[in-house]
Amino acid sequence: MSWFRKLTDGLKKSSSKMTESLSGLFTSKKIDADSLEDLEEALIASDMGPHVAAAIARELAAVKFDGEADADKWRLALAEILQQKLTPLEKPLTVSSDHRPHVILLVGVNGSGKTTTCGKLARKFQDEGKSVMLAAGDTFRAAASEQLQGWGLRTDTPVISGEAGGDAAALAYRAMQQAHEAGTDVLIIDTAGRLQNRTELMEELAKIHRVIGKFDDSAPHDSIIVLDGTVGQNAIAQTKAFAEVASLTGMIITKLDGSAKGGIIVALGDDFGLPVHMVGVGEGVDDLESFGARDYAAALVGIEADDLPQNTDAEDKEA
Ligand SMILES: Nc1nc2c(ncn2[C@@H]2O[C@H](COP(=O)(O)OP(=O)(O)OP(=O)(O)O)[C@@H](O)[C@H]2O)c(=O)[nH]1
Ligand SMILES: [Mg+2]
Repeated sequence: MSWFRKLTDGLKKSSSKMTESLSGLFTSKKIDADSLEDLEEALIASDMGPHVAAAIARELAAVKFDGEADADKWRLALAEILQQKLTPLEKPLTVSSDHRPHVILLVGVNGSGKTTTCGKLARKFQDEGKSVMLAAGDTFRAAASEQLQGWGLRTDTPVISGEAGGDAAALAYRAMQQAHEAGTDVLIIDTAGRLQNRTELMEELAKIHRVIGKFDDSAPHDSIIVLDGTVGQNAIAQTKAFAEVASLTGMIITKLDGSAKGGIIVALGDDFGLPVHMVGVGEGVDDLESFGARDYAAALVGIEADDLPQNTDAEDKEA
């Protein structure tokens, strides 16, 4: 199954709710106030948050069509609005050869998909011809390092690990030394999951970040929060807390193949403006894709990506 199908299937819950509310919108010539309210609710139910949902519903209400409106036209109009909001968040994860290694730090709460994403990213960069090293910065859980080693074996990537219970910052530093000596292109550092309200763990993360910067003051070159796309609005609180200790530069949203209610990316974009580098659409090593606003907006509304324009700017919105 193509990743776009996985995404579309995963977001079906949101899209069918939106479709349902949209089908009421065109019952009368004028936009129907009740239907608009339904739509706003559907947008909120997709995890967009009340503020963003209201803004989008307002924008949609202002759309004028040539000739008769119908459900398909409304759907397309909504998808175009979403595409425009999401386009600024597109930013593929690229590594420059200015730094050896280019250091990517992955952070996030327990179970968000960090370790899995380390393995998927290793495969992605290798496919691009880059050499990769993984660092098992999760020294908290005994099995964590074995889990990353499993990904190392699967992707044929060296893994730097230490003792369970050891100092994660010291391990990150050692990994940077080794990657530097080996001339490795990309070093991906996994970290232990932590709840954003556990102050001492959040301080440990700040320390990891600091220590990496001691080896190379431009590092980490990417400090990425890995968010579970199914947790809803809590993703906002998580991002806020991790941004304070780990100077986030971007996000990766996982589990969008599951029961995700995809609107959360729209809300996150509105709140933080951080790029969404990649999206996870499964547990397999290849189930990671660059985030594309056009595909995502289409999947969220349940239409085909081909129905949307390649690129949107404010000017060609009329069409
Ligand atoms: N369906 C689906 N499952 C995913 C995806 N990404 C990760 N998972 C699953 O989510 C679970 C947790 O993934 P991990 O990579 O261990 O998460 P983690 O953030 O490293 O967890 P901790 O180290 O405990 O904080 C595993 O069962 C993964 O297979 C995804 O994109 N889709
Ligand atoms: Mg992990």
